[in-house]
Amino acid sequence: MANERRGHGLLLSGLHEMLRYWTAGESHGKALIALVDGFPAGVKIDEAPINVELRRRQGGYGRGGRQRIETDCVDIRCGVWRGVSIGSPIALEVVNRDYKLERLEDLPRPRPGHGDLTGAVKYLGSIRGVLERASARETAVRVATGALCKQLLAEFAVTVFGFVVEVGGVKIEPVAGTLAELRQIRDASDLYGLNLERDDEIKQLIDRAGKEGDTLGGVVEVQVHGVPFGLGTHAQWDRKLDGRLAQAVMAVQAIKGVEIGLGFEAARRPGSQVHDPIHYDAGQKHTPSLGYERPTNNAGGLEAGMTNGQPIVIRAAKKPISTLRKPLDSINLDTKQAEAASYERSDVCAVSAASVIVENVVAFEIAAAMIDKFGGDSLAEMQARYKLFLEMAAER
Ligand code: EPS
Repeated sequence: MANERRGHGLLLSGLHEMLRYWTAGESHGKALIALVDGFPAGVKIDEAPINVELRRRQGGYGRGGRQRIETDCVDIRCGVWRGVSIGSPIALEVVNRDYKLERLEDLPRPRPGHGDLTGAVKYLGSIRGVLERASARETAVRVATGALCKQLLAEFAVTVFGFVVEVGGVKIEPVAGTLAELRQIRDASDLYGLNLERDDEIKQLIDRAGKEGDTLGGVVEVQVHGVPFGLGTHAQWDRKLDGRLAQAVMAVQAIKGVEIGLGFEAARRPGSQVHDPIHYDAGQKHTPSLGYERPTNNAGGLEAGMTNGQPIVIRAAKKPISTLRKPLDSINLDTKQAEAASYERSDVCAVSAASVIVENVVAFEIAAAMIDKFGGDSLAEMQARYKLFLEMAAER
């Protein structure tokens, strides 16, 4: 009986959680590490595009002094042989140039909004011990993991594209264009937005906040193009892809809201102005959408927890950074006396970085969903099953 139960548990995790990852590392420790388990064999792996993503994460207008110290660069420590994945766990390492953890003092006065108070109380320990791990520095290896997964997604022509849509309450309305054109605009923007004419105003806003000792948040959007029909499932709550995406995105530091497609706006409209009509174009029968065309995409590519062949659209709200040069009220944790919160060097705005982070955590979830649907031992088997599924589903 005990064995049967164990077997059942193994089967469940084996079937539904083939691709997994964990991270380790402190902000000012020696290194950050990600362990990616269940990555299929046979995928060509290149460090260069991972480093491009790491460099993008470090940029964006409003970053602080730390990014002038770091030059994030991934070291693939295992799981790859002669540039190709072998089905073994893959360990990714990003070294911290600003390694100084052993020399750092504790912080006496918790910063409202950071993990300082909650973590120190929960773990009956120091604020330093919590802030080092709660820091968004950890997202470097989440980005490296997502960028690794993009190399699998590229084999299926799936692309993940993130950009900034709002900073400090000011919207950056995207201009129209093809994905390639929009990517060029985003990469030319200091804010990673899709409207270069808006950059100057927002940069001034960030400068003003910085001068006042304040910080700014914003909203980012991530789109996934080329996603095949039928990833995720309606059948069980914890396997619904919209739920998995929301969890992954909400678990990025400083994210306080996630919406898919119309999101909260859907609650304000009648059904006739929310749901996407279904049309059919036999000429598109053999594409990932199977020919089911939708004149609108208010669902953001997900219905009943499954992909519907339209692009996935997900947005995340990032709160302003909690380390303020003009600090808020706090208390001294040792004396319980009222004092201003501690201040350490920080960024004024990291919304651009958040667009890169959210893009890459989404890439991981899509890769995991692809492996759940099409198998995860090898790329060749996945590709054969992907092709077979599209053929069978086109005849449904
Ligand atoms: C962070 C504090 C700052 C940020 C950091 C997140 O680090 P430091 O204390 O070294 O100046 O720069 O983000 C990064 C280091 C990064 O690479 O994104 C925090 O406390 O959350």
